[in-house]
Amino acid sequence: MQVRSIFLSDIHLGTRGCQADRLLDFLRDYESEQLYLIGDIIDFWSMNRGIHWTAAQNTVVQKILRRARHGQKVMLIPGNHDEAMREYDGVSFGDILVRREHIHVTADGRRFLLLHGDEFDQVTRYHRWLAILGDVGYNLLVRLNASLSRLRRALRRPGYWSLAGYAKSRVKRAVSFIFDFEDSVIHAVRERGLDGVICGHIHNAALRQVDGLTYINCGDWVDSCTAIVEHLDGTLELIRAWQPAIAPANARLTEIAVVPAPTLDHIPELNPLLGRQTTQL
Ligand SMILES: [Mn+2]
Repeated sequence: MQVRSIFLSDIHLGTRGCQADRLLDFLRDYESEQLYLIGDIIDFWSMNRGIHWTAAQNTVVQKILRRARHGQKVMLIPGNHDEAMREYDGVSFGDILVRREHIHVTADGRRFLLLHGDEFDQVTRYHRWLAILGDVGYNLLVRLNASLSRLRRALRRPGYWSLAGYAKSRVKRAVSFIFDFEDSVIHAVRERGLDGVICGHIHNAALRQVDGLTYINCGDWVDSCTAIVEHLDGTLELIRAWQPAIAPANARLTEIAVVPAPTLDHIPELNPLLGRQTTQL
């Protein structure tokens, strides 16, 4: 299908979780005039701990470079996992332009702020070590869950201890984290007089109206496999390239991905610190 623009974020190339095959399927199905990569495309944080680079991930990079070479406008807006690229604001690498943020005008004239969004996540902004900790924990949990599922299948029973059950207790906090994030992004968009935002970062795809503005999140290619496309007439659509077969457990894990630091509020010294940072929104 020919579309005007494709928006992708949080591909996390270089990690075990990256679903490069699904992304290749998606890229085969959608041709566009412009391609926006909105952060966390290559996961340098994870790669510090060990690189997981597959042939499919290689092909993703090749396909993107090829699109740029063939005249498609490709822009990279770095995220926190590829933040080293932020130093190159305005620099073109071959045919790919790097920008910290960008204003995209749709075919029907609406103005959208494009940015990764970690600027609005109080945890990654002020507590980098804490975010990395959460990141390690999440990767561990994803791997643990896979082994656990295999084990359960082998035993032909659901098992005594459920990771999903454990996750459930954390979901409430995750949900409020998502709302805080969306609120602050929308607030910034309103102050700048724009019509909406297209961001990523929290691995939670969305396309909805919030108080007259359009909040769009590209989701990710680790868990949900989602993308945003702009059709030729300017209509924006959220594409779900893949629905997980075992939805409940996976859905919980998606939400865990955004829990900043599940246990740190039990550390009394951190409470005033975390509280003060949140009021800076
Ligand atoms: Mn991010």
